[in-house]
Amino acid sequence: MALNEQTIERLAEHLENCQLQVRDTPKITDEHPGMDWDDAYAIQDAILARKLSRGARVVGLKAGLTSHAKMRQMGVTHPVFGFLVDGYAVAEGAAVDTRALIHPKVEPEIAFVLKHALKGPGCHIGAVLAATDFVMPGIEVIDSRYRDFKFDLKSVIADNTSAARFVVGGRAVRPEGVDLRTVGVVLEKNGQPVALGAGAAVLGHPAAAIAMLANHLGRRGREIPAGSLILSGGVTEAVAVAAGDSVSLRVQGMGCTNLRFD
Ligand code: OOG
Ligand code: MG
Repeated sequence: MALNEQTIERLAEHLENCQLQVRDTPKITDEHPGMDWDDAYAIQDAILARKLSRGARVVGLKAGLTSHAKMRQMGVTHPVFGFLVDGYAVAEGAAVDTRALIHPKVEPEIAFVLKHALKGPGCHIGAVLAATDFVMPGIEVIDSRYRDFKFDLKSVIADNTSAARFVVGGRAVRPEGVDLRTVGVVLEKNGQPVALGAGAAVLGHPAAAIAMLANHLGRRGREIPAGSLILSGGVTEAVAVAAGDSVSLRVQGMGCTNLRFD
């Protein structure tokens, strides 16, 4: 750790206030170029602690920057991990209030729900599939607290990987009932296809993102608990949205899920 406890708390408060007050900020590494990976996740943990102290509940986890399209779009080279709290969950077809968001974008994702806990190190795709109860389509709404979505990996980790809202829905499918590498993904905005892809865009197989998360947590003495919902990361580039837009995600063999913005 390069930052002291006080600085970590102050940066967590700053980033969370940006989220709560709907304003952006330059990336925090501008001011703290020496911060390390542990500092970045410690700031994220401190943001979670602030939310938990106000009664929030963790309802899921997420992997991000797991596809080349996303890494290229954001200019980074490695996946990142974050949390989802109850206030981020949107009901299928419901409207997201854009006044609570800075500059939202949507991403097509595959969501996993586990029946067994997963613990790294050494977690692999096979272990993930064996522990998966079902998979389903998920749309993530990201909303970086950084000006113009300009960040580096440590800054985006501290900002809980831009997490803001998500919806899951469509048809829940057992993992043996679908080839997650070849499954086709179509994201539509206002009825027009705006991003297309296949599951393999995510680290060759979306389950690899879940394995990476388990290994990441394992290094910190944690695990992915049984029953967890996990977003495995955007299959394509993220697409900007605004009030009035409706977005739907169709995943081959898994139906459709959607949300609106107003
Ligand atoms: C970081 C979050 C990326 C994904 O699925 O790749 C993410 C960002 O691009 O702002 O959630
Ligand atoms: Mg995402």
